[in-house]
Amino acid sequence: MEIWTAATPNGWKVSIMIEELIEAGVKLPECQVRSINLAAGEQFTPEFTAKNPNQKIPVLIDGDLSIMESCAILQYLAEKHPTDLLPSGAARWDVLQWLYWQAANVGPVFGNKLSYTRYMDDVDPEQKAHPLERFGKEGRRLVAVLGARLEGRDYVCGDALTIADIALYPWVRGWKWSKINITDQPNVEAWVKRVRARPAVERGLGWGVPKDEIDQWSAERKAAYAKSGARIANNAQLRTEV
Ligand SMILES: N[C@@H](CCC(=O)N[C@@H](CS)C(=O)NCC(=O)O)C(=O)O
Repeated sequence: MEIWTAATPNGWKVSIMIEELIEAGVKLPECQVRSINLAAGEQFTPEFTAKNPNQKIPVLIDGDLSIMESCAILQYLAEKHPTDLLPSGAARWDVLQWLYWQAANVGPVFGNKLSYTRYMDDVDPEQKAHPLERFGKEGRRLVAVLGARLEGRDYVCGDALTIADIALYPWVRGWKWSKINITDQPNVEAWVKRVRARPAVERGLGWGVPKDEIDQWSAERKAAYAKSGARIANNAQLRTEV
Protein backbone atom coordinates (compact mmCIF):
# COMPACT_ATOMS: atom_id res chain seq x y z
CA MET A 1 0.00 0.00 0.00
CA GLU A 2 1.22 3.53 -0.75
CA ILE A 3 -0.04 6.86 0.55
CA TRP A 4 0.82 10.01 -1.34
CA THR A 5 0.26 12.84 1.08
CA ALA A 6 1.44 16.07 2.71
CA ALA A 7 1.15 17.65 6.17
CA THR A 8 -2.20 19.38 5.57
CA PRO A 9 -5.75 18.82 6.92
CA ASN A 10 -6.75 16.42 4.14
CA GLY A 11 -3.45 14.56 4.52
CA TRP A 12 -3.86 14.26 8.30
CA LYS A 13 -7.24 12.58 7.86
CA VAL A 14 -5.45 9.61 6.33
CA SER A 15 -2.50 9.56 8.73
CA ILE A 16 -4.87 9.68 11.73
CA MET A 17 -6.94 6.87 10.16
CA ILE A 18 -3.85 4.67 9.71
CA GLU A 19 -2.78 5.32 13.30
CA GLU A 20 -6.29 4.66 14.69
CA LEU A 21 -6.46 1.36 12.79
CA ILE A 22 -3.09 0.36 14.26
CA GLU A 23 -4.34 1.43 17.70
CA ALA A 24 -7.41 -0.80 17.19
CA GLY A 25 -5.09 -3.76 16.60
CA VAL A 26 -5.49 -4.00 12.82
CA LYS A 27 -2.49 -5.56 11.06
CA LEU A 28 -2.10 -3.30 8.04
CA PRO A 29 -0.08 -4.30 5.00
CA GLU A 30 3.29 -2.59 4.61
CA CYS A 31 2.60 1.04 3.85
CA GLN A 32 4.93 3.40 2.02
CA VAL A 33 4.37 7.09 2.55
CA ARG A 34 5.37 9.43 -0.24
CA SER A 35 5.57 13.06 0.76
CA ILE A 36 4.27 15.27 -2.05
CA ASN A 37 5.80 18.74 -2.24
CA LEU A 38 2.72 20.82 -3.10
CA ALA A 39 4.69 24.08 -3.19
CA ALA A 40 6.93 22.58 -5.87
CA GLY A 41 3.86 21.48 -7.85
CA GLU A 42 4.49 17.74 -7.57
CA GLN A 43 0.70 17.19 -7.67
CA PHE A 44 0.74 18.30 -11.33
CA THR A 45 3.24 15.74 -12.65
CA PRO A 46 1.97 13.15 -15.15
CA GLU A 47 2.78 10.40 -12.64
CA PHE A 48 0.62 12.04 -9.96
CA THR A 49 -2.17 12.94 -12.40
CA ALA A 50 -2.36 9.32 -13.57
CA LYS A 51 -3.25 8.34 -10.00
CA ASN A 52 -5.43 11.36 -9.20
CA PRO A 53 -6.79 13.37 -12.14
CA ASN A 54 -7.92 16.03 -9.63
CA GLN A 55 -4.23 16.72 -8.79
CA LYS A 56 -4.58 16.97 -5.01
CA ILE A 57 -3.36 14.95 -2.06
CA PRO A 58 -4.12 12.51 -0.51
CA VAL A 59 -4.03 9.46 -2.77
CA LEU A 60 -4.10 5.85 -1.62
CA ILE A 61 -2.68 3.13 -3.85
CA ASP A 62 -3.52 -0.44 -2.95
CA GLY A 63 -2.45 -2.95 -5.58
CA ASP A 64 -4.19 -2.02 -8.84
CA LEU A 65 -6.53 0.41 -7.09
CA SER A 66 -5.78 4.08 -6.68
CA ILE A 67 -8.22 6.17 -4.69
CA MET A 68 -8.52 9.95 -4.57
CA GLU A 69 -10.63 12.05 -2.14
CA SER A 70 -9.72 11.83 1.52
CA CYS A 71 -13.19 10.74 2.67
CA ALA A 72 -13.34 7.96 0.06
CA ILE A 73 -9.95 6.81 1.36
CA LEU A 74 -11.29 6.79 4.94
CA GLN A 75 -14.31 4.76 3.85
CA TYR A 76 -12.14 2.36 1.82
CA LEU A 77 -9.78 1.70 4.73
CA ALA A 78 -12.69 1.38 7.18
CA GLU A 79 -14.48 -1.15 4.96
CA LYS A 80 -11.32 -3.13 4.26
CA HIS A 81 -10.41 -3.31 7.95
CA PRO A 82 -13.69 -3.38 9.91
CA THR A 83 -13.58 -1.73 13.35
CA ASP A 84 -15.79 0.66 15.34
CA LEU A 85 -14.47 3.44 13.08
CA LEU A 86 -17.30 2.46 10.68
CA PRO A 87 -20.02 0.43 12.41
CA SER A 88 -22.53 -1.71 10.52
CA GLY A 89 -26.29 -1.48 10.13
CA ALA A 90 -28.14 1.79 10.68
CA ALA A 91 -25.16 3.27 12.55
CA ARG A 92 -23.12 3.01 9.36
CA TRP A 93 -25.44 5.48 7.64
CA ASP A 94 -25.25 7.82 10.59
CA VAL A 95 -21.47 7.89 10.15
CA LEU A 96 -21.55 8.13 6.35
CA GLN A 97 -23.94 11.09 6.31
CA TRP A 98 -21.59 13.06 8.61
CA LEU A 99 -18.60 11.94 6.58
CA TYR A 100 -20.20 13.35 3.43
CA TRP A 101 -21.29 16.44 5.34
CA GLN A 102 -17.62 17.08 6.04
CA ALA A 103 -16.58 16.46 2.43
CA ALA A 104 -19.31 18.66 0.95
CA ASN A 105 -19.43 21.45 3.55
CA VAL A 106 -16.73 21.79 6.21
CA GLY A 107 -13.80 20.94 3.91
CA PRO A 108 -14.64 23.36 1.08
CA VAL A 109 -15.88 26.17 3.34
CA PHE A 110 -12.98 26.04 5.82
CA GLY A 111 -10.56 25.62 2.90
CA ASN A 112 -11.92 28.63 1.04
CA LYS A 113 -12.05 30.76 4.19
CA LEU A 114 -8.45 29.82 4.89
CA SER A 115 -7.35 30.70 1.37
CA TYR A 116 -8.94 34.16 1.47
CA THR A 117 -7.78 34.79 5.06
CA ARG A 118 -4.16 33.69 4.71
CA TYR A 119 -3.11 33.00 1.17
CA MET A 120 -4.68 35.18 -1.51
CA ASP A 121 -2.29 38.00 -0.92
CA ASP A 122 -2.38 39.30 -4.49
CA VAL A 123 -6.16 39.85 -4.44
CA ASP A 124 -7.47 43.37 -3.83
CA PRO A 125 -8.88 43.56 -0.22
CA GLU A 126 -12.16 44.96 -1.59
CA GLN A 127 -12.57 41.89 -3.78
CA LYS A 128 -11.82 39.61 -0.84
CA ALA A 129 -14.46 41.19 1.41
CA HIS A 130 -17.43 39.29 -0.05
CA PRO A 131 -15.92 35.76 -0.08
CA LEU A 132 -14.47 36.37 3.39
CA GLU A 133 -17.90 37.29 4.71
CA ARG A 134 -19.66 34.47 2.87
CA PHE A 135 -17.26 31.68 3.86
CA GLY A 136 -16.82 33.17 7.35
CA LYS A 137 -20.58 33.17 8.02
CA GLU A 138 -21.08 29.73 6.52
CA GLY A 139 -18.12 28.38 8.49
CA ARG A 140 -19.65 29.72 11.71
CA ARG A 141 -23.00 28.17 10.79
CA LEU A 142 -21.31 24.79 10.24
CA VAL A 143 -19.54 25.06 13.61
CA ALA A 144 -22.96 25.68 15.21
CA VAL A 145 -24.40 22.62 13.43
CA LEU A 146 -21.49 20.55 14.76
CA GLY A 147 -21.99 22.02 18.25
CA ALA A 148 -25.66 21.05 18.26
CA ARG A 149 -24.85 17.57 16.99
CA LEU A 150 -22.28 17.06 19.78
CA GLU A 151 -24.81 17.91 22.50
CA GLY A 152 -24.92 14.79 24.71
CA ARG A 153 -22.36 12.99 22.54
CA ASP A 154 -18.61 12.56 23.05
CA TYR A 155 -18.05 12.02 19.34
CA VAL A 156 -20.05 12.97 16.25
CA CYS A 157 -21.87 9.64 16.10
CA GLY A 158 -22.02 8.74 19.79
CA ASP A 159 -19.64 7.25 22.34
CA ALA A 160 -16.96 6.09 19.93
CA LEU A 161 -14.69 7.87 17.47
CA THR A 162 -15.58 7.15 13.84
CA ILE A 163 -14.33 8.20 10.41
CA ALA A 164 -16.73 11.17 10.64
CA ASP A 165 -14.65 12.60 13.52
CA ILE A 166 -11.43 11.78 11.67
CA ALA A 167 -12.64 13.72 8.62
CA LEU A 168 -13.84 16.73 10.60
CA TYR A 169 -11.12 17.11 13.19
CA PRO A 170 -8.14 18.28 11.08
CA TRP A 171 -10.18 21.17 9.62
CA VAL A 172 -11.91 22.22 12.85
CA ARG A 173 -8.70 22.10 14.91
CA GLY A 174 -7.23 24.64 12.47
CA TRP A 175 -9.88 27.26 13.30
CA LYS A 176 -7.27 29.83 14.33
CA TRP A 177 -5.49 29.40 11.01
CA SER A 178 -8.75 29.79 9.02
CA LYS A 179 -10.13 32.31 11.56
CA ILE A 180 -13.49 30.60 12.01
CA ASN A 181 -14.25 31.07 15.68
CA ILE A 182 -15.31 28.03 17.72
CA THR A 183 -14.92 29.51 21.20
CA ASP A 184 -18.66 30.19 21.62
CA GLN A 185 -19.39 26.50 20.94
CA PRO A 186 -18.30 24.66 24.11
CA ASN A 187 -19.29 21.25 22.70
CA VAL A 188 -16.99 21.80 19.74
CA GLU A 189 -14.10 23.06 21.86
CA ALA A 190 -14.46 20.07 24.21
CA TRP A 191 -14.60 17.66 21.24
CA VAL A 192 -11.43 19.18 19.72
CA LYS A 193 -9.63 18.58 23.04
CA ARG A 194 -11.09 15.06 23.35
CA VAL A 195 -10.00 14.01 19.86
CA ARG A 196 -6.57 15.63 20.28
CA ALA A 197 -6.00 13.64 23.51
CA ARG A 198 -6.06 10.30 21.63
CA PRO A 199 -2.58 8.79 21.21
CA ALA A 200 -3.29 7.73 17.61
CA VAL A 201 -4.39 11.26 16.71
CA GLU A 202 -1.18 12.62 18.20
CA ARG A 203 0.82 10.19 16.06
CA GLY A 204 -1.23 10.96 12.94
CA LEU A 205 -0.75 14.70 13.33
CA GLY A 206 2.98 14.03 13.64
CA TRP A 207 3.29 12.78 10.07
CA GLY A 208 5.35 15.50 8.40
CA VAL A 209 5.46 17.78 11.46
CA PRO A 210 7.98 17.64 14.34
CA LYS A 211 6.36 16.61 17.65
CA ASP A 212 7.02 19.95 19.33
CA GLU A 213 5.21 21.78 16.48
CA ILE A 214 2.04 19.69 16.34
CA ASP A 215 -0.02 22.27 18.24
CA GLN A 216 1.98 25.40 17.63
CA TRP A 217 3.88 25.79 14.39
CA SER A 218 7.18 27.62 14.40
CA ALA A 219 7.32 31.04 12.70
CA GLU A 220 9.33 29.39 9.88
CA ARG A 221 6.69 26.68 9.32
CA LYS A 222 3.88 29.27 9.33
CA ALA A 223 5.77 31.33 6.76
CA ALA A 224 6.47 28.24 4.62
CA TYR A 225 2.78 27.20 4.71
CA ALA A 226 1.66 30.74 3.89
CA LYS A 227 4.04 30.84 0.92
CA SER A 228 3.04 27.42 -0.34
CA GLY A 229 -0.66 28.21 0.25
CA ALA A 230 -0.29 31.46 -1.72
CA ARG A 231 1.29 29.56 -4.62
CA ILE A 232 -1.58 27.07 -4.61
CA ALA A 233 -4.29 29.72 -4.17
CA ASN A 234 -2.87 31.80 -7.03
CA ASN A 235 -2.42 28.64 -9.08
CA ALA A 236 -0.88 29.68 -12.38
CA GLN A 237 -1.65 26.22 -13.77
CA LEU A 238 -5.41 26.63 -13.45
CA ARG A 239 -6.90 26.33 -16.90
CA THR A 240 -8.89 29.53 -17.23
CA GLU A 241 -10.49 28.50 -20.51
CA VAL A 242 -12.45 25.62 -18.94
N1 LIG B 1 -11.71 17.09 -1.61
C1 LIG B 1 -10.31 16.72 -1.61
C2 LIG B 1 -9.48 17.95 -1.34
C3 LIG B 1 -8.00 17.66 -1.42
C4 LIG B 1 -7.18 18.93 -1.30
O1 LIG B 1 -7.68 20.05 -1.45
N2 LIG B 1 -5.88 18.75 -1.03
C5 LIG B 1 -5.00 19.90 -0.93
C6 LIG B 1 -4.15 19.83 0.32
S1 LIG B 1 -5.17 19.87 1.79
C7 LIG B 1 -4.07 19.90 -2.14
O2 LIG B 1 -3.58 18.88 -2.55
N3 LIG B 1 -3.82 21.09 -2.70
C8 LIG B 1 -2.92 21.24 -3.80
C9 LIG B 1 -3.49 22.08 -4.91
O3 LIG B 1 -4.65 22.51 -4.81
O4 LIG B 1 -2.77 22.30 -5.88
C10 LIG B 1 -10.06 15.65 -0.55
O5 LIG B 1 -10.76 15.64 0.44
O6 LIG B 1 -9.17 14.81 -0.75
